[in-house]
Amino acid sequence: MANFRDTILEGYPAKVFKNRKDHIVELEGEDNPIEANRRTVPGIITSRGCCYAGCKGVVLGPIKDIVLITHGPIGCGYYSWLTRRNKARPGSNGLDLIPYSFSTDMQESDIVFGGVNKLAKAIDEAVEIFHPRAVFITATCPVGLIGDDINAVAAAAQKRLGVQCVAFSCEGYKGVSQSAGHHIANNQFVKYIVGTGEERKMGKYPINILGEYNIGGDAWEIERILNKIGYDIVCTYTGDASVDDMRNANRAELSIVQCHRSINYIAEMIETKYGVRWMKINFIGLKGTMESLRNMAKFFGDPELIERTEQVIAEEFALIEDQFNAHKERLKGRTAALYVGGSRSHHYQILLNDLGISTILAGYEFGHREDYEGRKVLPFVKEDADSKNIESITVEPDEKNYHMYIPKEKAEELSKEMELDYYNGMFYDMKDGNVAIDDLNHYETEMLLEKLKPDIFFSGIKDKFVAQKNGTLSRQLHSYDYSGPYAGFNGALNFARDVDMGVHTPTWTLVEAPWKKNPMLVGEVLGGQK
Ligand code: CFM
Ligand code: HCA
Repeated sequence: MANFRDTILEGYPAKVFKNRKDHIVELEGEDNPIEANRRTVPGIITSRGCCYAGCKGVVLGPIKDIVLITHGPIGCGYYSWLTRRNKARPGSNGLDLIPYSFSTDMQESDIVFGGVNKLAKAIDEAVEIFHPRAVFITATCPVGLIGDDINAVAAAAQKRLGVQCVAFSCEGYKGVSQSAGHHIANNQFVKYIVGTGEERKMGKYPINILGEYNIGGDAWEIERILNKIGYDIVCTYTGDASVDDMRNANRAELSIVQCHRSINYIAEMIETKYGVRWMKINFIGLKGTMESLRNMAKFFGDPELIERTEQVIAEEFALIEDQFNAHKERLKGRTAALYVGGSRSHHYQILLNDLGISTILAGYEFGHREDYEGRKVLPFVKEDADSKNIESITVEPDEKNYHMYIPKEKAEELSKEMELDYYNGMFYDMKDGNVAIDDLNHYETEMLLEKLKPDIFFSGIKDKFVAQKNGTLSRQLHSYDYSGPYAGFNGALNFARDVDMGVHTPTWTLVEAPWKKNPMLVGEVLGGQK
């Protein structure tokens, strides 16, 4: 393993070598700087998506009572239509518009003459038919290129129709990945959504769940446990979410953060503006779930809550323990490589560890340095032209609505034992000798399968079949291969069952990579070498 990084890099021409060398790290000791959130080398087969995908598909997609219009050619709306498996069911206002894909379906004539009139008409039509609680408009690449002013269209529509209309300038080409889109969505939330809710009766321990998108029903499992303990869930950003609940995020006493990458901006802004502290938690894995629940109870500090938490942990664990351990017996000792967006490569190491599976390589598609190395590196992260392109907004305390649940001294004390207003990053849970790769490409994927031979490669749809045709089990950590939930106690058991089935299917004895038998391409390279 010691030479794995060199082996990959050796295959590159000088320019690519120079670019990729700092994105691949073999962990050793405390400090392991990694290059991240930078442009992908043109022409390389990356798994990354675009800014529109991060804004429209990821952060806004799961809000169920809005009309979410894609202003652009139909392909963008179509590709982001239900593929992410963010589940929803109608809430108290009866609305669930998730099954619909709203798009202006721009044609060539709209590109030439402008598409704003078509967009205005689309908003009118959608509001008349669906009576949404708000209309969100997202931009695709051509909208930015031709200069359609979606903000002006939104403002006029809001005046005309009396329904809140918010525009998101998340043209696909902005930034270097989905990550830019997360940031743009977060900015609009703080400007137009948080703090605009109607008075609501507050229960005990009111919390926001941030960065949880209900993929495969994860948020439902987390909410089930938290409700059982007695938390009042004000809102979830944005799994199975209602925009009216999201408006009240300022009224909670604590925000818990599952996916740091996609939501850290709003977590911080809500804290600065309203005093609501945020805590990094992780409901993936038994250890992660138990630790998160205990930290939350400690934050509120009520002995009754602490006792109830222990009771629920004991009850839930007892229900799955035997089955979970049976799967563990069949899985322990195996190795895994993980490559997902910007947080799951970390979270799933905790669950794999519960099952006795060790991680040998992990990477993010679009994580930033702090997602790898922890927020301690934030002061040293260098901005480049691409990151400066994304607006970074600052907020001031809202004198009228500012409230802090625990005093500063108490928060400082708690931060010594938990990630309060802080994230340790993925490397914190990895070992010396492990490999980390940022923005892994398909050549590097093939190399890691061949050289490191993990038993399981956890990733997404774009590389799953490369791995499987090579004889290595690949499970999708984005869509959960149509299974789930994987969060919390029941989720951990579902995951153990799925991985156990995958590992033990007899198929693997029948698969041999085609390139192991015959070369796939025959040709001559310059210099006459065959
Ligand atoms: Fe956060 Fe996500 Fe992820 Fe993400 Fe994503 Fe996703 Fe992901 Mo796919 S918000 S960073 S942009 S946890 S869609 S639910 S699975 S890449 S690791
Ligand atoms: C996205 C969405 C995605 C893609 C999944 C995959 C998801 O990035 O736009 O590549 O398998 O989770 O659906 O991350």
